[in-house]
Amino acid sequence: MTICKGCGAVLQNEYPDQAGYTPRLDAEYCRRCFRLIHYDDLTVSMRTGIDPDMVLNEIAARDALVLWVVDLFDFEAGMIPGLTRKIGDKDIIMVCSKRDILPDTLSHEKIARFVFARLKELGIRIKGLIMTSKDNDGIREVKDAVNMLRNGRDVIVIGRANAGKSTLLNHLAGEEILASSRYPGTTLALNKIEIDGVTYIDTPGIEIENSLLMQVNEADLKTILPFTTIKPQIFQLRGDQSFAVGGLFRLDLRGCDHATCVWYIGSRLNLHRSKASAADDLWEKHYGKLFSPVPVNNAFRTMTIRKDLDKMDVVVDGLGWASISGQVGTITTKAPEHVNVTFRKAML
Ligand SMILES: Nc1nc2c(ncn2[C@@H]2O[C@H](COP(=O)(O)OP(=O)(O)OP(=O)(O)O)[C@@H](O)[C@H]2O)c(=O)[nH]1
Ligand SMILES: [Mg+2]
Repeated sequence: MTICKGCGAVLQNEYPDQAGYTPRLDAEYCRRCFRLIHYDDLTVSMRTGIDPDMVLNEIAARDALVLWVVDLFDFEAGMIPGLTRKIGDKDIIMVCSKRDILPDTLSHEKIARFVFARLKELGIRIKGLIMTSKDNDGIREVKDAVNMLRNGRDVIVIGRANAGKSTLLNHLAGEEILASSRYPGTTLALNKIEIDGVTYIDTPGIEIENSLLMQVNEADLKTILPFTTIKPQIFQLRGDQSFAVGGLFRLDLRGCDHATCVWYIGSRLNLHRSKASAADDLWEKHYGKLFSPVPVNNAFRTMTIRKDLDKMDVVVDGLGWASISGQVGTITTKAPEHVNVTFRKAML
């Protein structure tokens, strides 16, 4: 039995549309990983990560140091339900990836304060926090922390699909060995890799079924995911206003006075502002045309809350967030069905 070096799937030469397919069984990579690595081309869609309970049980059964990778841009989606109950007694180092996506005007200290406050609220204890970015920042610190806390154990890398686990391991290895891609569900099985004499275990991402990333066509991920530092888009609100992010999300703000709304979303997305009173008609008229991309099943859910914090974020898993300050009466969201929308004290 040979394993694909990129995703951990068992290599097979019988079923081209299934995991691990390669025409030649003596290959190092399955065809999907080979094409992802060399051509950024997805031949087989593997959208669903594995079931959280299964991964967490697998981790709970091993005596390993845990590196928990959380995408800083998609922080709320990175919080794994049941983590404390299942593996709360493990030594966990949290690696906050994609630091480069957040503006650099934002200090490390401020981000760390936000992360520790959220972890306290969620009752999660960690041994250390390290921020990494696509330019290898933080990699030395991860190695040092692993050496300090490992005590001879293996190191298991966990996190939500698309968090950046395989990318982190490639950075630690200093070469592109594992397959990484913007498509959630790249790694398909536990996959061991030796780096500096330490055994690391890459894992498939824990599923993100309530993320927008799972509710759109794979071709639209290019538009939705930010690849470089996000530029906050700032709006002063004069009267009641509505925002449409393509045909993916709508935010209506009513009872506004001296209020500000700042968007933190990928720069390829179209953000349209209008008067709240005109928003329904505009949505009807432009949905799927000017207002695109749209979710695959075209089903939405709306929610209205009163703004009760001084400065609050409306977070949409997989999309980004809007930060609202000043006087606003009510906030109405319209998001694809099953996509998590959360309200939190402002991150920045
Ligand atoms: N800008 C930026 N992009 C990153 C960083 N880390 C990972 N990415 C990108 O995030 C996407 C997902 O990375 P992967 O390493 O495949 O994520 P994963 O956690 O292994 O995903 P699964 O195997 O699907 O669970 C890829 O497009 C990476 O290039 C980072 O620090 N900065
Ligand atoms: Mg992976």
